[in-house]
Amino acid sequence: MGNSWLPVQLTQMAHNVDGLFYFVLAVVTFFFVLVEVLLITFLVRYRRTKRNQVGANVHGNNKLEFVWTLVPALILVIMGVASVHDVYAAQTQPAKPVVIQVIGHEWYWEFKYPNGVDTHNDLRIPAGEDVRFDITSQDVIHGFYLAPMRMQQDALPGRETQFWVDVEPKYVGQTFLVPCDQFCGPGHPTMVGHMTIMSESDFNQWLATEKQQQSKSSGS
Ligand SMILES: [Cu+2]
Repeated sequence: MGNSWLPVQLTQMAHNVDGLFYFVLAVVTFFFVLVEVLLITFLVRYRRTKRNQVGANVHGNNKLEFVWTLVPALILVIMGVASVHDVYAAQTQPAKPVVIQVIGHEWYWEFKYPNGVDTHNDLRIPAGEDVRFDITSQDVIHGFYLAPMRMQQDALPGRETQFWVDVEPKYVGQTFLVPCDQFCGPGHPTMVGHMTIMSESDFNQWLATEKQQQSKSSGS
């Protein structure tokens, strides 16, 4: 669930990313506390107590050095493998995704749906389905940022980037913000879209209605 600490988790990927975050946070917190406690303990315990005191002449300790090299190396490998696993999962194509084109403009988001419907700053996502975003930009670099999915991808002119999401159906009816997170000019702060999670049938109905209206207004 969302709280003041982290946003709501709309997808399984969001849970995975948060799991990774908490794992890294736990590891660094443990070692931070360990090192600080040892530092303060040693400062107090081995402080100079006599005048002109000379410390022991230590040249090294192979066993200790081996351990403090191997343990951090192993932890880094574990973090690396877990991260790479999630990165690949986010970019591996699902079988039959609903493809939504995302185009960054100065200063709004354009979304193009499979049946040709075109909206500005109005992103609709069917829950329970694999939705792929094909992301690009019409002018400068923008950043397509879906915090509740824990996904971010730059929108680059002349290049297409992708990721996909599968939103859990219990979030149908909820609305979230779709900000641009790359500073893209004076209108950057106003570049915020809205994303609405819909049921599959509502999504298809909305697409059909929108299609009719858009073809009427374009006079074709
Ligand atoms: Cu932007």
